[in-house]
Amino acid sequence: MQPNSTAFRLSDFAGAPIVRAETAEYASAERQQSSSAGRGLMRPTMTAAQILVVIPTLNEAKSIGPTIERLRRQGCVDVRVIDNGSSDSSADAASAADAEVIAEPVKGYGMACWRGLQDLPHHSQWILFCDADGCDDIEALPRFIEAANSGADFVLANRLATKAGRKNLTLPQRFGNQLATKLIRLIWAARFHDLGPMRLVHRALLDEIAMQDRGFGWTVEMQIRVAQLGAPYAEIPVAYHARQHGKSKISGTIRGVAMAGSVILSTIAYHAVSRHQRTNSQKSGGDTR
Ligand SMILES: Nc1nc2c(ncn2[C@@H]2O[C@H](COP(=O)(O)OP(=O)(O)O)[C@@H](O)[C@H]2O)c(=O)[nH]1
Ligand SMILES: [Mg+2]
Repeated sequence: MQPNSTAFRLSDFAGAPIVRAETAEYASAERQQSSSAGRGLMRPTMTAAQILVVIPTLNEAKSIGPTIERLRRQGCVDVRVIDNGSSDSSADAASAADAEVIAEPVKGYGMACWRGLQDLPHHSQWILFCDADGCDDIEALPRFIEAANSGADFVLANRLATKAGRKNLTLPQRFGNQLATKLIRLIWAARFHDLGPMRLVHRALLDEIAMQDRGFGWTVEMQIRVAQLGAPYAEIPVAYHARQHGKSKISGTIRGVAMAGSVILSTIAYHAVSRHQRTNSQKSGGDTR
């Protein structure tokens, strides 16, 4: 399948270039809000204090507290922990760290993330997703914010861009992420390099993305939708830490890898087929909605 769009550089900032696909179905957050046209609109400067952090959590009693403390040190105020039916004291540990704790009994990584997006406070215009296991490079947050303030509505961690990141990814994670991102590049012409959990997204973009996945397809679906919409995005080279406590439920187990791998590939296939059908329908003059 040939891409009908090519990613192009929107602007540079001190970190990585901000790019978007030429399809540009998506008007940037300011353009949506102000309904004025054109690039270069003034974007209000955002700080960590304005971000709502969403942390899907399953049995991370020892890691969740330190993760929240690290977020606080970066200036994050609103932290939402979605306790996905933990059998340990994750919820208590998160409460003790002064986070908002929401219980989501239905299991699933995407289910927990989706629950975290319900009933958003009016003032939360930016959402940061990160894991509860302490592996994400929370200290890279200022660079995410810089990219967002420079025009990116989607800022993604790229663990494959640093030695410290690659070192702690398992072989299936490295292989799977490279395969998935190559497929996204081939089909939607967007150059992502990782499917990592740490990502900063504008609320207006999340509304347009309209996430459907409730499981392991959550991260890849979000990136496919960003590519389809032509939303401005940036990738930030980050480290990735080794898990210090608790057990990996996905990349560290054969079952988790097999399930995540098949869900990621089927999510790509589903969106690619839908796109193909839409293109055919447009060619034959049908209803494309
Ligand atoms: N696998 C899994 N992880 C969940 C779920 N709900 C929340 N999580 C959290 O999702 C994050 C990623 O899981 P993790 O075991 O670290 O996967 P890994 O990074 O591939 O080893 C962690 O913060 C988990 O606590 C769920 O239903 N399944
Ligand atoms: Mg993990």
